[in-house]
Amino acid sequence: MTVLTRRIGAVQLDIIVADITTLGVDAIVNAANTSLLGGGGVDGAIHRAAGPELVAECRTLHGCNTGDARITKGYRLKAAHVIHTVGPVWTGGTSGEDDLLASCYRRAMELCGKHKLTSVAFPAISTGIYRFPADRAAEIAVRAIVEMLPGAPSVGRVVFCCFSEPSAKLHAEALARHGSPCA
Ligand code: AR6
Repeated sequence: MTVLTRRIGAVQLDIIVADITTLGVDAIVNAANTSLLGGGGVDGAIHRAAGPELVAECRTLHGCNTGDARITKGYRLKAAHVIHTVGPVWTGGTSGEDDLLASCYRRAMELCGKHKLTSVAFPAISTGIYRFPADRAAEIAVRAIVEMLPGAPSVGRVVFCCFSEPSAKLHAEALARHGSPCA
């Protein structure tokens, strides 16, 4: 279900409510942990849908730091690639959580640019098991993506794939502060 679409320059930004594993985009982003070897939440769903080849490729990456990102193939997913990023665990906001969360979105967009990807879908990184406040995370996510668009010129579509309507509403409110309505 599409909640809001906005255009910024040549780029379409969509807020949707969906299961990210079903999306046919160039890359879906995974809210992983530093091991990159799977877990619960969206990470578990992505690994289940992609099949065991995904964790096999992830093993070759030897982990990922918080705020950083790695790219793999998508295997049995419709998406050609998975970009694995590690969001911060929320511990009250005074341990650099905001910057680390913004870094996840920036590093994922850098990989999109480097690999000439045209479409990418993000879950609401850190807002589940890692307990980052959803409103604060939505504002950081939208701002980081908007700021990164010039740095990833291959990207023509960015999807904020929310898992609930309240999450989509928060992203829509943040995105409404940027860009212009799509025709
Ligand atoms: N599609 C889209 N969004 C989803 C899906 C889905 N299929 N499933 C959950 N979400 P979380 P985190 C939403 O907990 O907070 C794992 O164990 C969910 O509602 O998946 O970054 C990792 O291995 C929430 O809004 O990720 C790490 O250890 C958002 O995705 C840890 O959890 C993120 O929730 C990462 O925690």
